[in-house]
Parts: sequence; structure tokens; C-alpha cells
Amino acid sequence: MNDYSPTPADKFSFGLWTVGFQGADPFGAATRPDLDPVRAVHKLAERGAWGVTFHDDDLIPFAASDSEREEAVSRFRAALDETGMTVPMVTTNLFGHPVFKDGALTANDRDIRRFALRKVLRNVELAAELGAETFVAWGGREGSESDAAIDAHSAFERYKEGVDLICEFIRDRGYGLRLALEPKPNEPRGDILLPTVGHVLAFIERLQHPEMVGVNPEVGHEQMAGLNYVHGIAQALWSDKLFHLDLNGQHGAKFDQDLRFGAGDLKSAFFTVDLLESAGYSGPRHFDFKPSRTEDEEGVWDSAAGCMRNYLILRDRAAAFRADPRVREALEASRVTELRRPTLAPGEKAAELLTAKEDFDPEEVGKRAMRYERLDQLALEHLMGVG
Ligand code: GLT
Ligand code: MN
Ligand code: MN
Repeated sequence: MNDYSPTPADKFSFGLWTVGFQGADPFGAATRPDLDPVRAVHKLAERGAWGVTFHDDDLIPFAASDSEREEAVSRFRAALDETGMTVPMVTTNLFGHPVFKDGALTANDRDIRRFALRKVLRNVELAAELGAETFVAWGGREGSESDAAIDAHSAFERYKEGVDLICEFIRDRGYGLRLALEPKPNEPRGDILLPTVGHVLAFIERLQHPEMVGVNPEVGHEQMAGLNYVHGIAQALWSDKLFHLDLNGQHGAKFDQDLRFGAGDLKSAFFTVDLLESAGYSGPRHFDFKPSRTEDEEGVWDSAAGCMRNYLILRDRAAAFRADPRVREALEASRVTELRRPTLAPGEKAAELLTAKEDFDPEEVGKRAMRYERLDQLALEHLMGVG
């Protein structure tokens, strides 16, 4: 009997800022005390997590001296050694301090852009030192509230300049790091540049080292834009650009809820896990959620455990769905499997297709039913544990 207990082999990772979230929101103060990163590492390891991720500022206070920095890193390293936890990803806080109120890599003020890049490069060094493979860049402040306030063409030029510089630095140093850009449509800015997976994929093509840059799609961010997360990560996978991902929960188009994974659109979570597992995604299963401010520390660990448990339950349900002979039959009946077959015959040309004599009657074929209702009901029943 599967008790859905996570192990490091499941590759679950958590941001320090997730379990460390103190519950402050625009309307109210923090409801929980500060959480020591060392304690977070131990608690996550005890619960079967494999990795921990962080922003520079989660570990090292913004204004820390060199000795404070060293002390923070060495305590953290010791916790990693004691627990066997890994650091698969590191990211930079380019949004919290007031200096970044108008952006970082695309701030109008050049001296702020230069400061932001120094902050990133320093953090790249730390990421490499801790053996991270992925460096996430979420440009939450890169955007505007008014189109009068931003020269968007130049903003993209500066964004590219910044990302190209980071890639050059990684190459010059010989680090084994790849970059993953995280899209989000809005919040904290009225509108954020690179709002969706599709925008990031298009942006990457304009970079100097597109092979080094991928996407870090977050469930809630795509859903805030009314988009289908499963289709978003499917396109990223198809493009070999799913370098990392942020799993969480969201109820449709509203503020960024960052619920634990599985809360929110559960059906989308089911098909997300189904896709990740069947497409052979081998990267971290990273959770980026915010335990509700109603909780104390015990509630934080309940919430973290819930993310992992929900993933494992959904993995089980998705496997049962795929293995069910009724599902296989329904997939055939709906011709889902036929989509794998190329539309043209080998070597066939457009001109040959144009003149092909085919016994095809659109009126008759238009009457063909797809039988998706039956197929979707089977998915729902497996999801509900009745399959
Ligand atoms: C911030 C944001 C997340 C990003 C983090 C990485 S920071 O918490 O809401 O979606 O993944 O910078
Ligand atoms: Mn995120
Ligand atoms: Mn979010």
C-alpha cells in the first residue's frame, strides 16, 4: 500500500522564501516569526524533500558585511552536509528593496541597472559554489503601471543586454549553470515584461546564447493570465526549454495566490503531473507556494508536506488513468493517438496534397463524434479515486 511518503528520489525542492513566508500582505503585517534557513533545511529534509532553493537575500541579508555573508553561507552549507540536501537552483532578489521599485535589468536609471547586474553576478558565483544547475531570473519589477513610463523597445534591449552579460559571465567562469526566466503577467507591477511562457520562449530566440536559457513556468502565473498551464509546459518541453518549474495552486484570474500544490485547479494539477511523468521530465519538482498567514509553523510544515503528498497521489492517479484499458479504448475512440501520425505521407509535397484525390466528404466527416465526454469522465473518475 502506497502511503505517499516522499523520498529524495522524488526530487522535491522548496524555496526558502516559501516555508519562510511570514504572512505579510498589502493589508496586514506578518503573522509568523522569522524562520532560520538552517531550521528550514532540517525540517524539509525530515519530511523527505531533496532540495532547497533561495534568493540571495533569503540567506544573506541585503546589507550584510563580507564576514556576515561568510557566516550565513557556512552555517547553511553545514546544514546541507548534515542532511544531504542539495541546492538545485538559486535566484536573485531584484524586487524587494526600494532601489528596485522601477525595475532592475530594465530600470530607467542606468546606475540601478549596473547595481542590479553586480548583485546577480555575485549571486551566480554563490550558485556555482553551492553546485546549483539552474539560475532563475524572475523580473517581477521589470514592467510599468503606465505605458508613458517605459520605452518598451529599449526595455527589451536592456533585458537582452543583461541576460547576455550573465550568460557570458557563466561561460567565462566555466560554470555549469543554465538560466531559467520566470514569466508572470502582473503583480507587483501593473504589467510585467515577459508575461507568459510564450513571451519568454520568443525572447530567448533573440539572445546571444539561447542554448543556455530556458523557462521556469509557475502554475499560478499562467493561470492568472487565463492560460492553460499544461499547454504552456508542453510547449516548453517541446522546445527543450523546461529547465525548471514552480508548482503551486491558483483559483483562476485573480491576485497571485501561491496556494500549496493541488489546491486551486486540481484537474489541471492532475494533467500537469500526468504530463511531467509521461514526458520524462527529469528536473526538480519545485514548489513555490505561500503557506496561508492563518497558520503557525506547524501549519507551514503541513502545507509543505501537502504539496509533496498531493504530487505523489496525483502521480499514482495519473498512472492508473494511463493503465486503465477503458482509457486506452477511449483514447483510440477519440483518435487522440492518431495525432502522432504525420499529416503528410513520407516525401509528399504540398502540390501533391493539393491535387490528391481523396474520398473525403466534409458533410459526412462533420458528423463524426469525438467521444471526449466519455474520455474526460474517465479522467475525472480516476482523479476522484473511483477509477
Ligand atoms: C517571488 C515570486 C516567485 C518567484 C521567486 C523567484 S520570488 O516569490 O513570487 O514566483 O519564483 O524569484
Ligand atoms: Mn515562482
Ligand atoms: Mn506566484
